Amino acid sequence: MPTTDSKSTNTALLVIDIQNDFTPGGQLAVPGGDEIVPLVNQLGRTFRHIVVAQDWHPAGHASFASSHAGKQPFDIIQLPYGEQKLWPDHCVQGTPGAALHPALDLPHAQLIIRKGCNPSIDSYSAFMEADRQTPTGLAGYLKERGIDTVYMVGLALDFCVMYSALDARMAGFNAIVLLDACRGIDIDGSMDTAIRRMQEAGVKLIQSSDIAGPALA
Ligand code: VGL
Ligand code: ZN
Repeated sequence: MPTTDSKSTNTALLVIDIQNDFTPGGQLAVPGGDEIVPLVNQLGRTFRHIVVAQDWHPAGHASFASSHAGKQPFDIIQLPYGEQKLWPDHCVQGTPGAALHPALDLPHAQLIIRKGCNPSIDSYSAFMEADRQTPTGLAGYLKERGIDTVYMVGLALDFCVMYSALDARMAGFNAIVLLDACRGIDIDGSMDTAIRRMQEAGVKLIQSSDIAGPALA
């Protein structure tokens, strides 16, 4: 694996959904979700460009089981844009559960992009809502900043990280997921599927030590 200059100006770190609701004690806790925070902080120091993504739903969001009579979390329903897995209420705008994890320390991150704000459309991806029509604007931001390579870390590997990585490829970016700086939910084989889909799409799956330069030593 060639070493990468993560300080270079054409490279960004996208930190995905490291929020209280996705870490132990939260409404949709990803096992070990808090364990990645020290590594993400350390990685952050080696990147010039950092974007933070935040799941940010209005109360009563279409992805919440509680919004659909008789439905339970993890059921699947049909919405106008296709299948939607239902979740416990999580990351409701302005609530403590939606806040970034308190130990996340990325002082030079320049952009926080909030997604899933449309009451009737989910958005796992930081680039494109689940209707596959509505961009968040992140691709345009990165391109205007001259970035062509996006490293991704965060939660959950098999949902928001995967969809962000697939969409990064679709938008023409080199996409690299740092696996040891991610954790997954892993329901119904979702982890294996995510790994396969990312590989098929040309997403590079590596460990953070593969990009370790002096700054990480
Ligand atoms: C996520 C389920 C629902 C994620 C967000 O961040 O992976 N998963 N909303
Ligand atoms: Zn969500």
